[in-house]
Amino acid sequence: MREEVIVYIGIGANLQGPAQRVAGAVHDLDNLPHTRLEAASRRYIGPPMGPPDQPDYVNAVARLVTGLAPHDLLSELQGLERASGRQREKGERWGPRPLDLDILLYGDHVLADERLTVPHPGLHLRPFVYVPLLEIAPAVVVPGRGPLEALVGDVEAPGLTVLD
Ligand code: A4P
Ligand code: MG
Repeated sequence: MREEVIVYIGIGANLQGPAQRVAGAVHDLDNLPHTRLEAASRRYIGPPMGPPDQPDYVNAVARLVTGLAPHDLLSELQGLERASGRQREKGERWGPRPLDLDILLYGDHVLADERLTVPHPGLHLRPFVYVPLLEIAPAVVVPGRGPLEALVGDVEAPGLTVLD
């Protein structure tokens, strides 16, 4: 088997019982092949980034240890998104979804191809990503960029509220 790597997954949902869906996704991530859950943040609720005419989002971040290669992990995440009933609207960006799973960090790997960009480019710009990530990994380093805490400065999270 491959070497095991620590990965961070961003979880988001804003349709069809999003708080329960995020909790369910954490459970499903623990059950992926060659993968185990190490930690999960609390769930946060906040206004949508992007088109405002959609419900608030529930977000969380999970830390996993996995033996899956990056693209195999992405395929597994997309399988979970499909199982949640997510329909991708052609041409729509940042639209509503019952479940969105992003690979934020894959060990200290840096990769960019047509399917996968790691570290996730929006990582340090989106409070709904970096607040839950810093909660479970306060000293995490973004490869090529440095400590996340320094990248985001004083963490102010307008509109983000802890759910549980
Ligand atoms: N892809 C490339 N890199 C990655 C990666 N590191 N992890 C590719 C996951 N996928 C990656 O994804 C489009 C493609 O990105 C995938 O096919 C994969 O090969 P998508 O999930 O369909 O995303 P999208 O909606 O088309 O656009 P985008 O910019 O990826 O949307 P996001 O970033 O997923 O944002 N507001 C709040 N408060 N909370 C949210 O969670 N989320 C979104 C969606 C908008 N507003 C939000 C939130
Ligand atoms: Mg996504």
